[in-house]
Amino acid sequence: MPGKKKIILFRPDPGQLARLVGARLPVALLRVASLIHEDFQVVIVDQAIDTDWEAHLRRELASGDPLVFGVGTITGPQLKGAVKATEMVKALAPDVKTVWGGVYPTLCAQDLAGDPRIDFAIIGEGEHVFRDLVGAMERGADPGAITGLAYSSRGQVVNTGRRPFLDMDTLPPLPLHLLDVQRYLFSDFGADGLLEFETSRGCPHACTYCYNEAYNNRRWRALSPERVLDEMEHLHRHHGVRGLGFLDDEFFIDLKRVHSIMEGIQRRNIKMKLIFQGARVDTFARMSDDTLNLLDRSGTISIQFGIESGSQAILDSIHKGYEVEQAIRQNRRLAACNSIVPYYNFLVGFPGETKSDIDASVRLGWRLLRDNPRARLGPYHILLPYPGSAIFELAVKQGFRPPTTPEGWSDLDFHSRVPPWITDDLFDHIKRVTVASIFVDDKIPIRTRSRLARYASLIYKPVAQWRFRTQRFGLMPERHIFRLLGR
Ligand code: B12
Ligand code: SF4
Repeated sequence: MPGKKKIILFRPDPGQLARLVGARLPVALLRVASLIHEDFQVVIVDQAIDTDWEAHLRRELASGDPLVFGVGTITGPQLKGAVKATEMVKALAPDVKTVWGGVYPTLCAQDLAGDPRIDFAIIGEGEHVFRDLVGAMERGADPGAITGLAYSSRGQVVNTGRRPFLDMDTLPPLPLHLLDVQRYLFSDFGADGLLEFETSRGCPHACTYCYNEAYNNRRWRALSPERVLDEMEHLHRHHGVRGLGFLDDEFFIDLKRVHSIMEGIQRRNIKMKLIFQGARVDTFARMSDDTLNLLDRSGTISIQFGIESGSQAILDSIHKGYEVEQAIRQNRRLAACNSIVPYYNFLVGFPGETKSDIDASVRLGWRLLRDNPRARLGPYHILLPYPGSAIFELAVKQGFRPPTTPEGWSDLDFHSRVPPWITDDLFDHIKRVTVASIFVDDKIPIRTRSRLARYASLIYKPVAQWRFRTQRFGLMPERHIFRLLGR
């Protein structure tokens, strides 16, 4: 593309989990590209799928007229790749400006603004800010007038504040021609040809462990039903996509909208499988039988619920805003559907949580599995206080010294023991429960590359189920065996 400056967008490898579940469409990069790809030559380098990404990045830096290197990253192991690629760019092409966007740069902008490897951090939604920034870079204009940035200038950290949230319906369609869509199709819940799909942003709730309040200011924004349906049809007809993984934090906030989308799917005769990753049991408690029925008939094969705890005291303390009983009732209601698989997620290690609270979570998980033969129970994860959440502030007050660099954050994930309120004794119990939880649901395939670990897990499942049924996590020799097998 002679004459056009080049913008290189980079998605760092999200790590082991992503390798096992398959690479997902880099929606954030495509959204950001959607407003600039006509004026710039935009290329995407995706470390999640590109085994030769270093050579690819080198080639892109050495050809054309590269202006900006943009990285999108969340807080966690993904930062390893983000750092490595950014350092490469700084070493090979020091004139190219490096820009980081995403959850991590938004919530930890202060860490990046003094980092010589990163020229700009984008705060919040990136579409408009990035368009304005690359425009300013091209013209050699001062970025100080652009709202939504953090950067260093003459030894001072400049933060230009945040923009109001944008109206999603004004966004152009994703420029899918910038990548090979077929490489991002994934399989799950017995369906294949699935593609990641975004229809809304944010969430009005304020769970104390979630990034949402700080990141989205509790504002939920969404594409209109007609726009959602048009995009679904387009993906189906033009890209051979057979199903969608809705990545929305909370797809079901507006039940009228849910109803309209499902009615539209029926009216337009769209035949796609649907998987939703964000749902709350109290929203389902408000959902009419009519809407649930439509959801069931419109291709829904799975919905992930954040249950988090089986202890009402813990649910109340984290402002989850629903009753344990609601989870039990909605699970039974979902059991009466034809095809919907509810997938339940739990967290352990909340402030004030005791062994008996954790036992309540074990009991609830087991009950959900028993009451609904289709239900699936995900592995229980240890709470990690992420920046931006109220629990993070509490952890800091109680002695947690958060990392102040991307490298520091890249070493922490949901196996880490971070919350200062977790005692040695409780941590030992948590480890036992989390190990057993990986094996308790025999409908969930064990994601490991080790064949030995797969066979061992088959033999182990009945033991894990006995532990969940009886809440006995005493002597547990299997922990050591699985450690040796490399789980
Ligand atoms: C897809 C996804 C994944 C994928 C891949 C992630 C990836 N980055 O490639 C997989 C399944 C691997 C994954 C894994 C995990 N994830 Co995840 N994931 C998501 C999910 C569902 C969608 C992300 C997305 O595409 N959003 C849509 C885009 C458009 O929004 P956006 O990312 O905010 O992007 C906007 C701005 O941030 C900015 N921007 C973003 N990138 C860039 C780049 C540039 C250059 C610019 C200028 C701007 C910019 O502009 C964008 C458009 O406005 C989100 C939830 C959500 N709904 O966002 C969780 C989420 C990001 N994940 C989260 C978590 C906790 C995890 C895990 C730790 C979960 C776990 N227990 O294992 C792991 C860790 C992965 C790792 N190793 O680091 C949290 C992050 C919390 C945090 N504080 O960082 C989220 C927010 C979920 C949640 N509600 O808690 N995840
Ligand atoms: S955990 Fe879910 S329901 Fe709670 S604030 Fe976050 S996105 Fe909303």
